[in-house]
Amino acid sequence: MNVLVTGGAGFIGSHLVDALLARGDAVRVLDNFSTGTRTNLAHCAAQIELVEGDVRDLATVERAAQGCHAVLHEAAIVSVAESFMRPEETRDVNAGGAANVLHAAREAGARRVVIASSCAVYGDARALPLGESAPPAPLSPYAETKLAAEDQCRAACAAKGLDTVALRYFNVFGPRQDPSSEYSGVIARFMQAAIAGRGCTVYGDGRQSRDFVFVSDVVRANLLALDAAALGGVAINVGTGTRTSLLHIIHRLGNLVGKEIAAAFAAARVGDIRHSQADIARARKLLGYEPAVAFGDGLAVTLEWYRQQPKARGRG
Ligand code: UD2
Repeated sequence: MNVLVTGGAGFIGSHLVDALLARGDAVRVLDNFSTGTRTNLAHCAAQIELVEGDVRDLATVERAAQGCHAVLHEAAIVSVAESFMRPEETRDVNAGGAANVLHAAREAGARRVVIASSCAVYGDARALPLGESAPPAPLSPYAETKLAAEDQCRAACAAKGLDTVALRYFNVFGPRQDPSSEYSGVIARFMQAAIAGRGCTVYGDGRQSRDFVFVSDVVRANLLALDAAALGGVAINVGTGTRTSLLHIIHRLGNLVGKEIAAAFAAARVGDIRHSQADIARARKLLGYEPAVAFGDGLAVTLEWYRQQPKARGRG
């Protein structure tokens, strides 16, 4: 099958590219390298077709979608903090980009579009685990634009032959996650600190928890979504159904590096949610998805990857 991966040079996108190539699909990547990197695709550059461009440009997206049977749409502004600083651009890229991708996929006669959504659409929900029927309550421009993309996704199913699905990722971690920003994922930040022999900065008391899902499980959910029978624009949680606290991560990381890691406590971040945990019943039912990587195993693989990176990645 010919598959277009938008944002294919990014953290999750590049893992999707690897998995598609491994199963024999022909892969085209659309990326503007704003946050994705050529390094993420260096090992497979000869096996893919690369369209360098922006999802905001319809003509570029149409060119990229030509001849594709399916699209995995990962390209987005993924930082909640950045979305507050640049709300219009976030809307253009995340909601406008999704509209372009859906339009281009339909024009190209694609059969399935899988878009990356986020647990951010739930806001600070009280009842856990979070099922998809919980009312959306976006608290950031990022979450609003992901919800808008989900709506478009549902609407696009009315188009003849095109079926869509939105995967609501929980806290994804793994190799290639960029640790360099203050707002990078907490596991990437903690790994970078542990490798540099520094303590971890913990915002709040460290007892807050998240549903941390290893990137290969997210990849598998995407492949299952590509191959599933008609999904009708539904939203599906992708997590593990469990949650882990920050203090537990620091403890596990200390065991992996063989020495206790110091935690420096700082004020909790404004707008931080306390706990998050996915209900994955729908993913099990509609996709046959089951998380396969135990948290500790994912942590060990990720730590090994950060250790192998050149020094520049280990600083920050
Ligand atoms: C995640 C997503 C975000 C959005 C949101 C929805 C990531 C990277 N971000 O944000 O895109 O979908 O969920 O709820 O997956 N923390 C520290 N020290 C650090 C960094 C973070 O204590 O150096 C804390 C942070 O304050 C928070 C927790 O760790 O309590 C997780 O932070 P995060 O940025 O990894 O992810 P989150 O859940 O805020």
